[in-house]
Amino acid sequence: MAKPKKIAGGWGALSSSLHFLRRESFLKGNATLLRMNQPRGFDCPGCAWPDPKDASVTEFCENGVKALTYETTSKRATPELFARNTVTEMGTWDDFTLENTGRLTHPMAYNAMTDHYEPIGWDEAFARIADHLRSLATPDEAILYTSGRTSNEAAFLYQLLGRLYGTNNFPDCSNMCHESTGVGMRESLATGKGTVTLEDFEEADAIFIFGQNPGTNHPRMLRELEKASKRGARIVSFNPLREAGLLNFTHPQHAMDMVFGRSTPISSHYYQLRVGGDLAAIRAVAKHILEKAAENPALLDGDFLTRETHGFEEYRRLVVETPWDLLLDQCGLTRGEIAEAADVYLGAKSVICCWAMGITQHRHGVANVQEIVNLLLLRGNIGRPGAGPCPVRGHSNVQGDRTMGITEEPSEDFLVRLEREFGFTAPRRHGYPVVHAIKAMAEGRAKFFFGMGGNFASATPDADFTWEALRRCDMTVHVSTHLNRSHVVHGKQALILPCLGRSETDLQASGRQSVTVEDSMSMVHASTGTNRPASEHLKSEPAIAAGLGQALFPGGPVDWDALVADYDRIRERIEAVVPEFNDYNAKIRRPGGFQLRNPAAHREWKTATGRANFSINPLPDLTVAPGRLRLMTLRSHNQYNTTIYASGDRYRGIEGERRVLFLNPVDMHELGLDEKSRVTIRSHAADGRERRAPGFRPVFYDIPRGCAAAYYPETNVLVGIDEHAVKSFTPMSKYIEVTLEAEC
Ligand SMILES: Nc1nc2c(c(=O)[nH]1)N[C@H]1C(S)=C(S)[C@@H](COP(=O)(O)OP(=O)(O)OC[C@H]3O[C@@H](n4cnc5c(=O)[nH]c(N)nc54)[C@H](O)[C@@H]3O)O[C@H]1N2
Ligand SMILES: Nc1nc2c(c(=O)[nH]1)N[C@H]1C(S)=C(S)[C@@H](COP(=O)(O)OP(=O)(O)OC[C@H]3O[C@@H](n4cnc5c(=O)[nH]c(N)nc54)[C@H](O)[C@@H]3O)O[C@H]1N2
Ligand SMILES: [Mo]
Repeated sequence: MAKPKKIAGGWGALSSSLHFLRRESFLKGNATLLRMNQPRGFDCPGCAWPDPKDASVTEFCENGVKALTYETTSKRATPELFARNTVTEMGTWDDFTLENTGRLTHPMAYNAMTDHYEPIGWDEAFARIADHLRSLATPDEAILYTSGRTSNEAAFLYQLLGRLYGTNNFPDCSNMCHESTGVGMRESLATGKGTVTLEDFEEADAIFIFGQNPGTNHPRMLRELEKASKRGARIVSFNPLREAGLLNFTHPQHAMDMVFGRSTPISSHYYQLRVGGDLAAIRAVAKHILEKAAENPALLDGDFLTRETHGFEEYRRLVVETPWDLLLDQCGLTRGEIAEAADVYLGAKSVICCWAMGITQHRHGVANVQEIVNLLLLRGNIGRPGAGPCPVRGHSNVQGDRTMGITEEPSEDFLVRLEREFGFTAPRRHGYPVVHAIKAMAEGRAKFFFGMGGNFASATPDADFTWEALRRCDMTVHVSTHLNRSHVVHGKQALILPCLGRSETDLQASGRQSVTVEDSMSMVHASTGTNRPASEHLKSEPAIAAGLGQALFPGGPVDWDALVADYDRIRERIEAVVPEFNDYNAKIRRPGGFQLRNPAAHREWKTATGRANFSINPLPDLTVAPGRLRLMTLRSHNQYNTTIYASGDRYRGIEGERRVLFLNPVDMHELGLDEKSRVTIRSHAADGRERRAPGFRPVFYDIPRGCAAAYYPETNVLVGIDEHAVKSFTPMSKYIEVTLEAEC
């Protein structure tokens, strides 16, 4: 039986950090860590959690250390590596082995005659891509993907390039991540972004956390939770698993706590609901509140409801009419647990609700998000200190990329400003988000794929289907730091364009450049790399976008070389196109940068009703056929999305393996399985297609009955391409209907 940890951080985090620093030969007098998340340093490539204003010299976490050592490794994937191995051979390597070859050093082009990637000059690479783009029947045959590490400057040039070319096909990692948040919140509040800041965490009386594992994925958030817990705020977690980071925390940088083995309890209340049960659980909490308020109306914020919101009566009726039995059955919690959680909500003057992938990656992901907003609205918990919605983003600049126009559905306002600034006509047709992009490639409607970062082949759903789709492309191009699956699952022509990492010096004609990023709380700040680049042949992401722009539109309306010579000039153009970026260059030179204003945080509702909208969503159908389980796919403590740092998952008590399947002991017993069994997981998507993932070892785990968990990306073969959230198209990575077959 796995022995999960009950405390996050502590010596485990410190010794694991040291292990990775040593493994990547990082400890030779390297001061890089000291410059991470510092006013004049570079932004941590780990996650999008903001930096505290009082950042001590050593504001970093285990997650950040791993992300950084991965980037600053001394290993190199050189042309010799590619000469020694055919692409077919490399295709048999696992994700860890591929990325563990180290940093890419040269631009490489696939040679189909030899089945090898071979070095190519930058100019020739750009010319080949430009020629290919010119040969497409329509610009919409091109797919331009972005992963959320890309800086504002690179993202802005990249979307400009695509729109000049004539397409809005800008799928991004956000489509698989917080898209349900964006869609849901925009309908409710006319903003896709959270409204709280770190200061609000210092004032909240209660913090509700839905479907998030901060101990692994946002360790710096534990610092805020620790402070909140110490001053007596209530922390209420809804999660099918008892995650270490939500239980207790020892700050690895607090010497006395480390020496005396002291830890701070995090959650005061913990509800292990069923996978997919959040909408029902939140509605049940609302039902309890509304029942109490029927006797004591002062429990609701009547003034706020009347003046600032729309649709409250209809929502009240919906909640009152939904039977208790149905709600409790769907979430798997008791009436007593719901009453307890509701009383915490009622007892708090100000409440923050946080959430991540356990909320968004469901068929009803958008409805989940909107129900969280409904709950907050009941007592006016938005637009005042210590209260509000706090979607916790993943990639460190995923929010900024959207602000820069990386979206398949740009607003008319954005396009008009872009056209005015650059003097061209931008396309109006909406482009493909990730799921649609895959289908377009599979059906031959798209023939060219360009990945600005990320690992499309491994991160996307329905791996077999997606790989076939990528292989049908005439050309695939990837801007990358490390070798990954997307390079070995490639189109007829394929290119790898190696780029600088965030910690590295970016030298252009006018000198050293800084880029800018936007965190989960809308703070925009500069990031300046100082390390020597991993190879002299690397280009920055802005320079790659500009290089391609120059090759594709010589003599066109944009002087790409001038822009890239000095990123201040790119920021001047951003300032002209994106509202809120006035004085951009001056503001990012101030330590800490600046915050983008979110009207909803000031109770300015830019919705069609002019109010904050209650949303009316039906409960989902969560019935699964007898014998089937609801599988959620998670991150282990040793991975960053598709990048596997090592096997094992310290907080969940797993050592040296990844193909494990967490199951409830009673379910395991009924299925006739034990921890020595091996099973094939079979999924049952509505399209009836056969999907299997073999070789998993069942593990006894404290997880609700009927639920199961396993790691991503190994399980992406199981997610059907049409199994996605309503309205947001976010793949249902947290709700896969599966059965298990014992292997002999
Ligand atoms: N070290 C590290 N840091 C990362 C990443 C990484 O891979 N590694 N990835 C980054 C990215 S891009 C993102 S988006 C974030 C992801 O951050 P998280 O969303 O925390 O990541 P997941 O591992 O997907 O974990 C989801 C959590 O939701 C719970 N959960 C699953 N299904 C349900 C459900 O139906 N209801 C509820 N209430 N809970 C559920 C799971 O038990 C788990 O605790 O982290 C970012 N930071
Ligand atoms: N089943 C399942 N699938 C999921 C999820 C899940 O929970 N379950 N989560 C989804 C989520 S939330 C997300 S965000 C996506 C992630 O999808 P992606 O963002 O596409 O994937 P990553 O694994 O983050 O990308 C890793 C690659 O990025 C490249 N890279 C690293 N740093 C840089 C850099 O600075 N510049 C450039 N150009 N390249 C760099 C490296 O080559 C590395 O191989 O996956 C999604 N897929
Ligand atoms: Mo993400």
